[in-house]
Parts: sequence; C-alpha cells; structure tokens
Amino acid sequence: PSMYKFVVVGGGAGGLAMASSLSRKHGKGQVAVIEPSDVHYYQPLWTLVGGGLRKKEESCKPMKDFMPKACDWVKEKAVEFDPENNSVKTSGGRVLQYKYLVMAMGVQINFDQIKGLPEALENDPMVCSNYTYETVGKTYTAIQNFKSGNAIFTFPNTPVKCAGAPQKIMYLAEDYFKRNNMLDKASIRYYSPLPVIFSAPKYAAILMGICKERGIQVNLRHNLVEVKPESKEVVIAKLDTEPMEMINVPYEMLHVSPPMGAPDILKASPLAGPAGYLSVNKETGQHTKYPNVFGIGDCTDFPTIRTAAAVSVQSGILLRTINAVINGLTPDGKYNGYTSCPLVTARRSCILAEFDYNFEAIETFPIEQGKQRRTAYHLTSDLLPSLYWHGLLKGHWHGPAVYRKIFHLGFSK
Ligand code: FAD
Ligand code: UQ1
Repeated sequence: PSMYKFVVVGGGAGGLAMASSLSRKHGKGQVAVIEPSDVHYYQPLWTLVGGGLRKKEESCKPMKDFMPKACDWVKEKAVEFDPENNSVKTSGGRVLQYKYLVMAMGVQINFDQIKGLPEALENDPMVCSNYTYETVGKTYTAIQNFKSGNAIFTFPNTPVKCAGAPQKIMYLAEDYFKRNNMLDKASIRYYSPLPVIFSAPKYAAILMGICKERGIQVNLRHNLVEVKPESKEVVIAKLDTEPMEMINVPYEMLHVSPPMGAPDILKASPLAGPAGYLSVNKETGQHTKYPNVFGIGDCTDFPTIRTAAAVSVQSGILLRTINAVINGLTPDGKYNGYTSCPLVTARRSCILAEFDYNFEAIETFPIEQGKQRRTAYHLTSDLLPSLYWHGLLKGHWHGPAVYRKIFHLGFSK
C-alpha cells in the first residue's frame, strides 16, 4: 500500500481547496487526492446556463489545471473506507494508507428515486434539470420552446445543494416569458415538500412576495412522485392530506430538482452518521468518532445549507482543526454555519442571501441585501466565478467574514 500524510477524497470545491492548502504547507508527495473525473465543474454557473445567460462549456475546466502540482492525483474512485486501519481502497484496487483523511465527495444525484424521471429526461425535450452537466443543456431550450400551459418547477423530498437553485430557474423562466410577451399563456407553478419557500425567514418572506407579485403559484407540502412523459403529466403527493391525496398535473415544461443523498459508498461505511452523510462536529469539521478524519462540503452533515460559499468558510475552519490535531491540541474552531445563496430573481437581478445555523441573516455588505439588486447579480455573474477558480480552489478564499467586519466597522457578529 502507498502511505500518505493526507488523503483527500474528491477533487471538487472542498477537496481542491483543502488539497491546495495542505500541500502548500506540508510539501510535495504528502497529499494524495482521489478523484476520478477529468474535469472540474463550477456548478453555480448552471443556474445561469439554464436561464440562457451563459454557455455550459464555461462551467467546466480540465481537472489537471486545478489539481495542485505538489499532490499525487489518484485518478480513480474511492470504493471502500476502513477507518480502523486508516486506509481507503480505490476502484483500481489500490490501498492508500493515511495519517489524516479529508472527505470531500459531494452529494449523489438520484434521478431514479422519481418514477419515470430518468426516461423523461432522456426522451422528453421539455423535461430538464440544472443539477447535472448532462441535463442542464436542455433547460434553456425548453424555456425557449414553451408555447402555453403549465411550467412546473419542483424541489425534492431530500436536502439539496444550493437550496435556492430550484426556484432561481423559475424566476429566470418567468423573466424570459415576460420579455417575450408570453406571460399570459404560462401558468408558473412551484411544488415543494417543505413548509416554507426558503429556510431563512427573512428571505422566505421576500421570495413569497415576489411570487405573489409575479403571479407564480407556490404549492408547499407538495411532493413530486412520478413523471409521465407519454401523457405529459406529473403525479404530486399532497403531504398534508390524510389519506394522502395524489393529483395529476399536466405540464408543458418541467424543471426537476432531483432527490439527493450521501454517496452510496459513504453511506455503507463506518464513517456515515444516521442520515448517511459524513458525521462531523458542527463547529470544527472533525469526525465525531475517528479523530484523524475530517469533512468538508456537501458530503458532510454540517446542519446548514450545502453551498460553495459554505465550503469556503469550512475550509478555513478545517485547516485550523487539522493543525490543532497535528499538534496534539483540542480543535477550537467555531463554524457558525455560514452559507450563502445568490437568489437570482431575473436577468440582472439578485438577492444575496447569507445566513448561519440559526437561519439568521449575516450580510457582508452595508446595504440591504434583501432587495433585488443589479450589483448582486454582477457579483454572482462576473466576480464569483473568478473567486471560485482562483481563490477558493487554490485555498486562498475562506469566506467574506473579513470584508463583513471592515464594512461594518467591527460591529458585526
Ligand atoms: P463537489 O464540488 O460536488 O465535488 C465532489 C467531488 O467528489 C467531485 O469532483 C466528484 O467527482 C468527486 N467524487 C464523487 N464520488 C467520488 C468517489 N467515490 N471517489 C473520489 N471522488 C469522488 N453554491 C454556491 O455557493 N452558490 C451558488 O450560487 C450555487 N449554485 C448552485 C447551483 C446548482 C445548479 C448546483 C448543482 C449547485 C450550486 N451550488 C452553489 C452548490 C455548490 O456547487 C456545491 O455546494 C459545492 O460544489 C460543494 O463542494 P463539494 O466539494 O462538497 O462537492
Ligand atoms: C462564495 O464565497 C462562493 O464561493 C466562492 C460562492 O459560490 C460561487 C457564492 O455563491 C457566494 C455568495 C460566496 C460568498 C461571497 C461573497 C463575496 C458574499
């Protein structure tokens, strides 16, 4: 077996951020990154791709250009974790031994948990999803080919990454219909199993107002269970009825945010917590059972909304935690659950939601971020991609707290 000081599982946002910092500090040959993909995706761009504002190719760059040179890239999948023996098995049959393990595998997309959805995505050009590179290309075509009827947007019955994404694309579609004088032919409908449109109450109230003003029908406690592309209908469960009522709703176009969950191999391992995600201390990112295992990003059970913005703050905390453990100290990190979701509400308009574990707003800029703003749109569209590729992935961006403190002259949390 090969022995490394650090093994990082996953070369996504969290994996590369950690691999960059750890290899800079600990030197060449000390860090292995297990990552099977040839390319790295900047997933936040997929919202804009779906809205026809960007090309999907822009979201994708070669993995080799962002994999730190001082790391050994193991271009395989991790397939088995043995934390009792500090080892990981790969799809190529290698066994990697580690002193410290950093888990950053992201979430698994489960289209097959909705009956008929895989077939509909394959065969019906009006059924789309911004949640994968393979399906995001259909979204804008569907919006452009919409003639009349129901435009349906769904949120799944699982936690999702970027909890705003299922509705951002709806606002972009509405904006497109409006600009093309088609609003009177479209009935725009949102279906979500949750009791609220967004988990942070400040922004939820604002978003409900936007939906009302723009004639968007919001159906909460409604769960998509089946897609029937032959009859162009969805089956939706009304969760608060007893016995549970199922309704058939016809669609002209359908954007699905699929069920998501922990990766199967993580779920099956001793590293998983009750829900299948990596079980971490919510303030430090250290594993709750194995002190030399750490987690970052979407594969963990940090009880916050999964975003790249959250990953950026977690990366700073995790470096501090790992340092403490290496030096025999007790980790003293205090991650507050910071996460952020740029809620794009139209072409050139955005509400920049930022909040913590308590779903209380902690905003960076000294302006009211609950307002729809063009500046917030440009931040998302023109600045955040560079911050991601050249700041976060290189281990240089640990979130906006520094700026928040400057802007608020030290009076901020
Ligand atoms: P990922 O970046 O998904 O990386 C996981 C990596 O693990 C992948 O490279 C994968 O190949 C690898 N992997 C998987 N299985 C294995 C295995 N068995 N072995 C080895 N490697 C494996 N965030 C924001 O902050 N702002 C936004 O506006 C925003 N919008 C979004 C819109 C959409 C449509 C989507 C889909 C996401 C959005 N996000 C946004 C969320 C953001 O992209 C994720 O939260 C972020 O990428 C999480 O980073 P991660 O490292 O945990 O996982
Ligand atoms: C962020 O740091 C980040 O990662 C680089 C994102 O992903 C693209 C975000 O969407 C956001 C909002 C942030 C937070 C950054 C600022 C400047 C508020």
